Amino acid sequence: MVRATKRVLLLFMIAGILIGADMTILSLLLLNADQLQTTTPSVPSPAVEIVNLDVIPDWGGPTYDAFVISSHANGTAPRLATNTTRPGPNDNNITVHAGVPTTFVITNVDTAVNENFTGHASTDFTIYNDTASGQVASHYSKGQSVSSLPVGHTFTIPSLNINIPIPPDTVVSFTYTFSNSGVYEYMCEAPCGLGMSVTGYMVGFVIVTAS
Ligand SMILES: [Cu+2]
Repeated sequence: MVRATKRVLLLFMIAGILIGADMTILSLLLLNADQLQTTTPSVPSPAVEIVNLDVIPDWGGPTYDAFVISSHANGTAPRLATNTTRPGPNDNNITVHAGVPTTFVITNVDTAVNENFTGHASTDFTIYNDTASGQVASHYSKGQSVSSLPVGHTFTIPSLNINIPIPPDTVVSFTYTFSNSGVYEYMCEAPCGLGMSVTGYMVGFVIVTAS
């Protein structure tokens, strides 16, 4: 009888220890949940918009080089271009927001040199070049002179005085904040073939919407 009472007491003690331990773990979990709730950062609105654009030679047939939105360069060839055809759904219009810094990353897979670019940097830009000794990044600051730089294409928005040289087989990056909403035509000014004057090839539009 005494033994049985002791056993019952022992069981109660063990149960009490286990319940106590459970409560401790539970309170720790709750505490952690509270901490998690208070320390989880709110998702900030994007500080920078990224535009990935490719320059693809002969995208629409011989000499119809094109600016192609990277997500459109999915192996689906556009129909062959002529001076009156457009690439259909594979347009190269770019939509960004006014007042938000927009970083353009232009990947030029064309190896052709079409002219030597001489002038002044219209805005800061960086040319990334893969060399035998590794990647070389050449940074140009706004106003810096550019002398006889061999290029295949340019990214030019005449109405905003943006004129970025694009050397062959490089990645060129620059950041620009569009102040006002509107539609801005962009184009290539290098003599790169029949595509340079065709919308959807070396001509497109930046559509800037209100933030
Ligand atoms: Cu071009």
